[in-house]
Amino acid sequence: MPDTEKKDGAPAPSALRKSAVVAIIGRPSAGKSTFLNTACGEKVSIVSPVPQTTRNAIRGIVNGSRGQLVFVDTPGYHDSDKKLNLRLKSIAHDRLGESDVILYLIDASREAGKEEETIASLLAPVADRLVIAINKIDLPAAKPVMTRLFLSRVLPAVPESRIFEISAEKDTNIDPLLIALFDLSPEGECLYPTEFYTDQDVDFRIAEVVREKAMLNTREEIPHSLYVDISDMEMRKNGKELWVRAFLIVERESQKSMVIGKGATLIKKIRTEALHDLNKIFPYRIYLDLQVKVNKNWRQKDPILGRILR
Ligand SMILES: Nc1nc2c(ncn2[C@@H]2O[C@H](COP(=O)(O)OP(=O)(O)OP(=O)(O)O)[C@@H](O)[C@H]2O)c(=O)[nH]1
Ligand SMILES: [Mg+2]
Repeated sequence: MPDTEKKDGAPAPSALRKSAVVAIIGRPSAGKSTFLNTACGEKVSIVSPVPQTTRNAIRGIVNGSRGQLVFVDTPGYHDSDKKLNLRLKSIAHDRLGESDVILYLIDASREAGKEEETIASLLAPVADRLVIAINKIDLPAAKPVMTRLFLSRVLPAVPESRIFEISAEKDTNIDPLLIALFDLSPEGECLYPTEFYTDQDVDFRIAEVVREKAMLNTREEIPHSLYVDISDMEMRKNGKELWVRAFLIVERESQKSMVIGKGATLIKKIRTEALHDLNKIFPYRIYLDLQVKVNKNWRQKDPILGRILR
């Protein structure tokens, strides 16, 4: 969507335009995807209260008078040796090396434990290109002073001027943070045309929105046991409607009935909620044929993980 004057305040007179790839790093549920959506002003990456919602390096683009920031949302960094987790961790890790600037998001409403220490130590060597956002300051449980103390101990090389207290959800203090990111960015040409706010394929975005609605409507282990496969897409009605067949895939037969619900009420709800968002995202109507299928223990299967974790 075109947007030339978003979020980064007034243009710096006669300054050269900046361009950077910015990796967003943080623990699961720190609010990385929420930040990305607020910064871009569009729903680019899916959000849920369930840790490890994001499974891919998702790009969201902020165009402004200062230049262009290409944010790369990453899976939450979680210390676990499970196959899926190891893959997610390496996606986040690889993005560090490929970025010009790094945005470290830390949740002020949670105590910084061992996992946060691990992330901070991973980021210490790149402190010169690091900006930190202390997120969720809108919550009564937020303790930004404690977070600052933690940061001064684990990342002493990052100056106060590069630490911001924000609410990604309420859009608080996002502009000064973006300006700090532009300050650290190299001068250069835009990496994407300025009317772009993401580079995701249509099928991937549809799969992600369906997965978000399924995650929000299920509990316990089910949100983590889901993936979505788009098996067919066809433009119909002279380009006015995109017909999509999607499979919501679970790990076990017993989970299938739980996702479908009594009288198929749950799957219908997931479909309706997904269509509500999709019809706002795309300029054509979406018709969604949504079915549930089992792929036994898919989280243990390398070919599946290789296909869905990009
Ligand atoms: N109150 C409050 N909630 C927030 C804020 N930012 C994110 N959240 C909530 O925190 C939860 C996790 O947000 P996400 O954006 O999915 O977090 P994430 O870091 O992308 O999580 P993963 O993809 O699992 O790594 C969601 O329920 C969000 O609504 C904030 O600034 N304030
Ligand atoms: Mg996320």
